[in-house]
Amino acid sequence: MQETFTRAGLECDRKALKPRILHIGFGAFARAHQMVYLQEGLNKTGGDWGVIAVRLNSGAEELSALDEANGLYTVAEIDAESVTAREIGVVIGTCHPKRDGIDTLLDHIAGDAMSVISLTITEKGYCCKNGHLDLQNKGIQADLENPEHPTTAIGVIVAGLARRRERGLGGLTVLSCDNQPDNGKLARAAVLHYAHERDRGLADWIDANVTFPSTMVDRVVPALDDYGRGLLLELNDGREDENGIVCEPFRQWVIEDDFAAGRPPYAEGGAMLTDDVRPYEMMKLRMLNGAHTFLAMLGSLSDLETVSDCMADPVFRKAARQIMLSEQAPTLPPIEGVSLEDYADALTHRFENPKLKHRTAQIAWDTSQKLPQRILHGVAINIDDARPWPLLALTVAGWIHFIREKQITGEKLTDPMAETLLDAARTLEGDALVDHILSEESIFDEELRREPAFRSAVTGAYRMIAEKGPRRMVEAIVSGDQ
Ligand code: CS2
Repeated sequence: MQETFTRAGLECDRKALKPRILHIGFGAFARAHQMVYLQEGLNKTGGDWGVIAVRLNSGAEELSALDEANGLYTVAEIDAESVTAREIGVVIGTCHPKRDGIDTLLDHIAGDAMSVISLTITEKGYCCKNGHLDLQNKGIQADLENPEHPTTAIGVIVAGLARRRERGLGGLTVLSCDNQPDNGKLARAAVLHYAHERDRGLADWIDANVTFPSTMVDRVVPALDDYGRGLLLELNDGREDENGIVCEPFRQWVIEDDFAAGRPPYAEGGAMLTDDVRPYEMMKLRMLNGAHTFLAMLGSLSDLETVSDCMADPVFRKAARQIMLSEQAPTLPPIEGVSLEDYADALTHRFENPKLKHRTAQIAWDTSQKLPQRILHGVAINIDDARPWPLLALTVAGWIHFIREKQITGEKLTDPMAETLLDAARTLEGDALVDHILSEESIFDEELRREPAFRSAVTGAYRMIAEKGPRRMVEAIVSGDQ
């Protein structure tokens, strides 16, 4: 089939852009999601919503490359049928505290025009444990000791807001765009708790002046591979585009409409505004991300490299749909006008995208932070409703095998809890290992830890994977033999 090719250029006046949005965590996802919505919105309605792109840890070189490119980069949206190359020009400045100094960053937040701090800092960036700020977190402890030189996103936001307050400026919106349920509430809880530890008056000021809308974000944006790099070179007539990115054509953004200091033209760029993001968030976290984590664990254990490789295997394809429709969909509240069967069909089609190399190993990063919202919330509801959940059990058991495999091979386990998890796998095995990991309080809530049905299902699945092998186990479940 011949691909269709479209090029979407800039159609807004870049000279009108002011520093009104500061985006922390300007990685691949932000470039391909929030910035695209903003560009589309500005192309339609114009306006002055410019972005300061920030990274706190790695990525200073990419930001410098973006400066050199005058803030411009390309997003290539690809599937079997089409390629769309979008030019993005919403960024008007970049900041990295290690390159520019922390004061420059805090001054950006305390700028007159600044109205939104948006975040893609991943689950661990919130420094929370069981929905609350983790005061044992090393970064938080260091920031509280030295609040004018913060290194965590939470410390940076609060220090910047403190500076706004000192300067007599108004509040703004903190817009969380990470894959967590009630991500706005979580951001708010972390920011207020941290501020309270610093200064009660500051916490009250933030509470009265800053809003924290929740959002559901969706777009598959794999790490750039050689194919993607080649495509970007071709699209840019041989010029390197260090911030260019390749992703799927689909995108979705549902935003709680609660902006403190004006709203960027996100809705004009295609986002949906609502008073209640939760049902959309749960649907996406359990059906899309839950299936992803299943494929990441069982797919990796079965040597399937990418999500599309998994979907090309009839056993895994069937399992992905079964986890979505039989084990997750029944746990979800209905959404008017949304059919979960159609949603699963659309996800299946997206997962099959043959042009994207979305690696199962990449999705497996930080699984300890992902399990509750993607897998365990569904498990708890299924237990209450006496509905079977064999593939969810297999996912948790598969994760424990995955950790064990990393311990044995010495390959890196990318996870903020890696040390604790690898230690357990070094000293324990079999049921004892499962038992130990399932007792981890920051992952498994008390009810689940005390639930015998949970322990026995995961222990049983763990044994069966060891006995039959991961793929045969998945096969047994989808063919109804288990
Ligand atoms: C993936 C997500 O890496 C992962 O954990 O499940 O990044 C997923 O691709 C996005 O949430 C899709 O919107």
